Amino acid sequence: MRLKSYFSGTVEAAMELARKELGEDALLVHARPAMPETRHLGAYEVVFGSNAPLNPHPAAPKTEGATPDHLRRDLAEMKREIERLSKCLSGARIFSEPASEESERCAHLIANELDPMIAQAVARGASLDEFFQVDATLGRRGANRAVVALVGPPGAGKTTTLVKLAARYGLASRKPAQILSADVFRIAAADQLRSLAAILGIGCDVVETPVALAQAIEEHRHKDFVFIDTPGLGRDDMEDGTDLARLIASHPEIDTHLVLSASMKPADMARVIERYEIFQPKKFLFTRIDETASFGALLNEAWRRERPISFLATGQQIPDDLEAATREKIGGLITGPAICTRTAGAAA
Ligand SMILES: Nc1nc2c(ncn2[C@@H]2O[C@H](COP(=O)(O)OP(=O)(O)OP(=O)(O)O)[C@@H](O)[C@H]2O)c(=O)[nH]1
Ligand SMILES: [Mg+2]
Repeated sequence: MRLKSYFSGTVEAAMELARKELGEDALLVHARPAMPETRHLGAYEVVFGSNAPLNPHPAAPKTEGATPDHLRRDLAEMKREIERLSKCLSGARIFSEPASEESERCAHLIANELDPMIAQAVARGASLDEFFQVDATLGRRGANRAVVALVGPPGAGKTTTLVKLAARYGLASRKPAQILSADVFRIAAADQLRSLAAILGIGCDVVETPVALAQAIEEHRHKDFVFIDTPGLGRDDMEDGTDLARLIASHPEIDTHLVLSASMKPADMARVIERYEIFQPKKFLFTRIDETASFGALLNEAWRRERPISFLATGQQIPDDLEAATREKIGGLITGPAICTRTAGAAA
């Protein structure tokens, strides 16, 4: 089967392009917002599979007139797509089980908002472990202390989670920790953090500018943990956070976790992740695990962006409602008990 990506401003328009070229029998493999490298080709990407020969007079594809740079990016994206697909297919035991059981399992995973391609591979016997990584460590690898920044959209749970982490990893292990609040956008935001830090007995400084943040990181170099809280930037505020994002993205010591609510709509989550690329987060941290029953989107994004999942926040209680991400926990959320047992068995 030949696979081909089509890009356009809407999923429907991209599908029309694909059907024009590949014919009505072409099979939709998946649809999603375009990756940053291919965004210039259209906001959405659909991947179609077909056995039919190419239409000799196809509608002009959107890539026509592409520059060498565009072509290079297209090739890089195609390579990634092929790698993803081969991962899906290599783990699958095709037709090894009765179709009805397999499709039932697949439908269950898709209902849990898992990407149809992953759902199909897992339903056919691939291990879910193939599709995501976990990394519940704090700090950059090889660094002798942990400097951790939490970034993310307004109300995602950054401040609450930061305090949970500070209590869990600083206070409980009796290691010197410092909180830095770079959230000077909202009135009284730093006050909320300062009073929580005071209850825990952890120092808390407010830093007004990115330069002051860099200085404070240096000033607290003898602390084992430095936790940085940042403002929640909405879609229209991103420009205000550009300097902070640049500092955080370029600082060699900062381990940046993008905090996302697991209860977000999948398409919104993909958009927020795209917006927060300027911070170059290293890991994804999911909150509000207690508020949803569909967890596919969090795995889809970890897979697409090739970033590990660090922690899961499961409620409002400080510091209890926080868990280090593990394969078993995430596998259980995505597949539910029936398939989880299978997956765990396969992974062992
Ligand atoms: N149910 C639930 N609520 C949570 C969780 N994490 C945080 N919250 C709640 O979400 C609300 C917002 O949390 P904050 O930590 O202030 O969020 P934030 O990202 O710092 O918000 P801004 O600073 O305004 O961008 C608070 O009421 C928290 O108690 C979670 O895992 N589950
Ligand atoms: Mg906050």
